[in-house]
Amino acid sequence: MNLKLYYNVASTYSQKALLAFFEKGVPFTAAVVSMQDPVARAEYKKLYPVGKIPLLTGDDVFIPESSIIIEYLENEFPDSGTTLIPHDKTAARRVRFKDRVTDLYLNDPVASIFFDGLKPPEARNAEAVAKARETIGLTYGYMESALAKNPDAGGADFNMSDCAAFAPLFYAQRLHPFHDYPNIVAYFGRLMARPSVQRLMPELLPALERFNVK
Ligand SMILES: N[C@@H](CCC(=O)N[C@@H](CS)C(=O)NCC(=O)O)C(=O)O
Repeated sequence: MNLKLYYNVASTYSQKALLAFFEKGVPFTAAVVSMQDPVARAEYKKLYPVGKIPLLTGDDVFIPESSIIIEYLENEFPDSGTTLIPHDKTAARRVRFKDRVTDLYLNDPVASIFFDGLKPPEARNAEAVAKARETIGLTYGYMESALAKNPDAGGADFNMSDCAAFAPLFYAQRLHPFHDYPNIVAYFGRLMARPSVQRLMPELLPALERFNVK
């Protein structure tokens, strides 16, 4: 199979894929892409013109998109490690829905705030940040009530949507805190306790030093 994962640990979608690999216990070769380096970025775009990470390659596969990578892992290694997408179709649909909500309405707006904060003050877009904060607020409201119905989320019921949720919540601790949402606080605590997340930390924390986001 020769699975090779192109990623950067500071990237939220890369963290999502990494957590999935760790949860499944599937080995891979790491190919770290420095997206801030124009030369490395241009080189990577020769491989994948859309230029987004993560990307999984192998003998007979070329798979961009974190959720599709996880679909592949679950299909190829159904009996290995954590079941990230349930085999029951209705349960699988619910996980995919949470995964979409998390990517589109939590991860993406958190990333907007993050990248806006890296810009010089005159280049910042207050309107876009306000919109992102509004979206995150709506998502927190949804998550808070959804989590009330599933206290096992991120723990015994760990799945793809939890791989998706860790990174944006980790960054959101500083960028858009969720301390007024007790179910999200408890959920994030369960995520932090996952061995997969603990395995990620030694690579993640040094990478974040230069962004001052811890
Ligand atoms: N929908 C994609 C999103 C991937 C994505 O946005 N990755 C970011 C890093 S977190 C990226 O590659 N950004 C580089 C760029 O946009 O130039 C996925 O789930 O993999």
